[in-house]
Amino acid sequence: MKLHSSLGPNPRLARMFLMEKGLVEGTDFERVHYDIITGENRSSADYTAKNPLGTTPTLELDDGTCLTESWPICEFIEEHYPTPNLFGQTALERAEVRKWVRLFDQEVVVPMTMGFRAGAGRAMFEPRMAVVSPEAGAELSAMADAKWRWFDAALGDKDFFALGRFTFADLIVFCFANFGFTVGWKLPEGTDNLARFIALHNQRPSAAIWQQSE
Ligand SMILES: N[C@@H](CCC(=O)N[C@@H](CS)C(=O)NCC(=O)O)C(=O)O
Repeated sequence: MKLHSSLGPNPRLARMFLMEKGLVEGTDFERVHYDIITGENRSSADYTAKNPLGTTPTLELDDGTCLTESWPICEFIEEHYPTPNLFGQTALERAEVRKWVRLFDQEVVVPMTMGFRAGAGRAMFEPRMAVVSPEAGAELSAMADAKWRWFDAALGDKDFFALGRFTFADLIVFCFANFGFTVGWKLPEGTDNLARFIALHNQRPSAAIWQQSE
């Protein structure tokens, strides 16, 4: 299988997930890189045939089937490579993990990315998609930061958001914090629990991809 990938939190979420499953790049999957700064992901007809939105990641299976959207891609990988378990063993556990993922996706990922696209990322994103005004972007960034604080309080002194062990819920939080760091964002004041959480999970071998340039 091939992971069509680039800079950014979503492809890196999928890459880290594959690595957490023990799948090795170059052996178990091939990574195809796109330069999203120049917009190669959107100008390549070959790529938009695989993913009509032109976003990354896309997981291409050996029979040519293409899967898009990072969370469903990771759930697909989980079903095919169940060990180690990263989404929960039972229906109840999966509901718990997905609750955190859904909350984070809606309450942090959406305002954070929309705020970034309208602010620091404006020059890159304005020509390729609708972006809100700079003022609205600043409000969205502030809303996202307020929710980062909410997640900090919810984490408390724990090392994991769900199930008392590392899951996809931790991975998505970790990836979007690291994405923020790469674009000059800082953890909001009063999020020491998250700072500790990120330092802890930075020690995971899969986290090394955040130190790599692409
Ligand atoms: N909802 C999608 C978001 C995908 C997305 O926005 N990917 C970014 C990289 S993190 C991208 O392709 N950016 C470049 C572009 O939109 O042209 C997912 O979960 O995979």
